[in-house]
Amino acid sequence: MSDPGSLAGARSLLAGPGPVCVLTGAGVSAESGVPTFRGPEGLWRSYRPEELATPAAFARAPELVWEWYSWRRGRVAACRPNPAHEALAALGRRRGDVTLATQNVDGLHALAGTREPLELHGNLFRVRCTRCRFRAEHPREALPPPWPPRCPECRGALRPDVVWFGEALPSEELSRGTAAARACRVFLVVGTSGVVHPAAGLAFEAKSGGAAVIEVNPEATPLSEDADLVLRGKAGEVLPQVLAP
Ligand code: BJW
Ligand code: ZN
Repeated sequence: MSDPGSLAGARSLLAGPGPVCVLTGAGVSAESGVPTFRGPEGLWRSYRPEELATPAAFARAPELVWEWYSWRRGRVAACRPNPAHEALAALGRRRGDVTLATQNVDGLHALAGTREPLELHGNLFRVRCTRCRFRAEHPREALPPPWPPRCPECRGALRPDVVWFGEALPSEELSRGTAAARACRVFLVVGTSGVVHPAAGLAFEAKSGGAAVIEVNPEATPLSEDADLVLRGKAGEVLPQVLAP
């Protein structure tokens, strides 16, 4: 657990005036039961990312990729927000100057009550057509095979509306996230390995804009060195303490 000095420092930074920007990754949902990507328990222990999370993988093996997402949707649909999501939602309700950007596709920030989280890597519970502009919600329950399902407008293959390696992030979300990172006074980065760009780069944007960077993560990451305060612990335990009113 973090030392009391860092905890008190983070508390006072986050209670002070001036915009706050938050970036979250898979670690914030770990205590909800959503598997992270990297690490000993990670989703990618058995599959390499480029085997499943790329447009080339979907073109080569659409059924396998759809099946993997269908399995993940089922797992996530059974998960509830944890005290970390809730503490962040409460922070957003308490002060009007919080922007939350997430790399997560699980929708748990919105479920906890965060208004308009910037979903940088899309959402598991949306689908889009690989051929036309069709987009739709995916029901909470699994769609039956054959997989992938077909677009109702053009019969093209439907894919999860998530961002795969080599694909551009949604431009509106990325530009709002970048602007918020540049303008904030405190940048809180929670539960991300900090290796996937451009999302991880938001921490550096914030730092070079003069923000204090606070990291919450049980492990060291490439972002730790540049952080002003590091809170080593689980998000669901650390955030309720740091963000308590
Ligand atoms: C806890 C915890 C607890 C555990 N509490 N913490 C610059 C340099 C090098 C490469 C690049 C670069 N810029 C771009 C690239 C290429 C590439 C990239 O970043 N590659 C690197 C990996 C080498 N980036 C891209 O391709 C991006 N696109 C792009 O750049 O496009 C350019 C372009 C522009 C214009 C036109 C066309 C193209 C896209 C990246 C998309 C990433 N997608 C994925 C999959 C999403 C869909 C899905 O879910 O399947 O997003 S990859 C995967 O990684 C997922 C995650 O959002 C993302 C980040 O992972 P995250 O959240 O950090 O999770 P983990 O598992 O890595 O870490 C968990 C952390 O939690 C750990 O640190 C634990 O310690 C911690 N933890 N328990 C708190 N209880
Ligand atoms: Zn279509």
